[in-house]
Amino acid sequence: MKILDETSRTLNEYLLVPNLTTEDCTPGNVDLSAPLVRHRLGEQSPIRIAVPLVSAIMGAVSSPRMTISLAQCGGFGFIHHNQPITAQAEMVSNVKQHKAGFRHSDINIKPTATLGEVAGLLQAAERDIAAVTDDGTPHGTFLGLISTRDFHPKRHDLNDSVESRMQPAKSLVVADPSISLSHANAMIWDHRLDVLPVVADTGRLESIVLRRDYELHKTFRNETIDSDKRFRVGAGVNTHDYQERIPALIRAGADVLCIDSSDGYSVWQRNTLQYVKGEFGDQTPIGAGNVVDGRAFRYLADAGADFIKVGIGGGSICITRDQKGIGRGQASALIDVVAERDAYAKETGIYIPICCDGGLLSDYHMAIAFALGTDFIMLGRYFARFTESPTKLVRVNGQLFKEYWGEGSQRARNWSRYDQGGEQHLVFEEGVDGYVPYAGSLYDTVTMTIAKLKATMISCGSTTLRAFHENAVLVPVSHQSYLQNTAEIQLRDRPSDPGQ
Ligand code: RVP
Repeated sequence: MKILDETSRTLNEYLLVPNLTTEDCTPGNVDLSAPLVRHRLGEQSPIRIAVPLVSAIMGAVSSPRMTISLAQCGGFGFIHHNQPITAQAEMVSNVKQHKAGFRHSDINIKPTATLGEVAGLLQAAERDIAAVTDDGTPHGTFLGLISTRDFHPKRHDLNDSVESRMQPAKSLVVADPSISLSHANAMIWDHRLDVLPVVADTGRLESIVLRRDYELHKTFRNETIDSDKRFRVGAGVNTHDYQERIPALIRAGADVLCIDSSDGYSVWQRNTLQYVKGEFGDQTPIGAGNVVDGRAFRYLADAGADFIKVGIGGGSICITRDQKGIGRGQASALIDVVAERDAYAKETGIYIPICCDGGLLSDYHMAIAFALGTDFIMLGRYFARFTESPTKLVRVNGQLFKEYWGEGSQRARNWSRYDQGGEQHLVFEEGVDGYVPYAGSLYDTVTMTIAKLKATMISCGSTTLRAFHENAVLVPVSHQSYLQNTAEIQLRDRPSDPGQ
């Protein structure tokens, strides 16, 4: 038995002491970009992200829509693996069919469908326009568009056909597939369009260009895209069916894989990493985890992990500590793993990025995690609250909530994440099933989070995440000062604050 000579500390237990702010510390100069995968010291990581936020590998969080929206903002998403291989590969390939600016049309309907059916489709997807194609598929013959402005349930018979109210193709401005993005955007503005369908000579719908995407590009600028301008996408994998799942995900176009487990310090993760390195070399990077100490970091680093996730038991829906008594405060875990990452880089010349995963309940927790040295951050609850997450929006006592559940809950029953060997089912729950307050569109809140992170870094006199980590001065907070913070938050009485 060994007892560590420290107290397990959470991110809540630290505050940053400001450093000198100099003239160059302005929001425009702050660079939040981060390496996603391993690289040689002094070289660039082959994949960097402009916004160091990634979505959790969870059914309640990472849908294709979430992943695309996040890539548009400069972040990154991982499609979850708690589903059949073909379904996960299809989601990955759905994301890869979207080029920045040119979207694969994902809300489509046949002309013979009823207005009631299209209304249901649009409502479920929280969208306001659908493409009409002969067979209702994304690349069928383009017949028109139908939007929520084209009919009203009180005015039109919902049994009427889509054809009766759609805007027919011949009345619409459409573009040829050879069009450049800048030309397509010019057409959108010249003709005051919300949507520009891109249609081949054969009449088949190729893609659509949205005015909203143009506006987002102007706001975020650095989308996470590959060399063909397709959005990048990650995929979670497990240590069971990896020999079938991984090749299928790579064929579907996954850019990065990540072994998803609540406790990653295992020989099963090493075997999976070695399989990927043996079969695919460095072609498809793969992350591993989760870990909470330097020993586990080094084990997975030596086995070939391209990034390593940190965090056990801190997730907002997680009861692993309660059930199994394993875990570590997220701040303590980060401090230990960051020290090992830096020692490993010094010894080997290889830098392996760290991802801080779980339990980041407010924007300032993110700032503390970056100050402690994480390279990027994985979030579940944060993203689950947005329109773009795949779960239901529900109204309870007049307030809107989104459903959010853990992968170890009865609802998800993701046994492969919590496997202990033996039978393939969840023996006991490690997660809960609940609701999070609805927070509107991802774009607005991510913009606010970025602004807050930049403001913190400016107060701490840093314009890059590396400098922020190197220069940060942190102080542990006493229980009394923590209570003072929370009392002030309560006084502000803003239950809809996205950070609450
Ligand atoms: P949070 O952002 O605090 O909601 O935490 C999300 C993280 O919690 C995930 O990335 C994962 O590591 C962990 N998780 C997911 N499901 C469960 C569970 O059921 N215990 N935990």
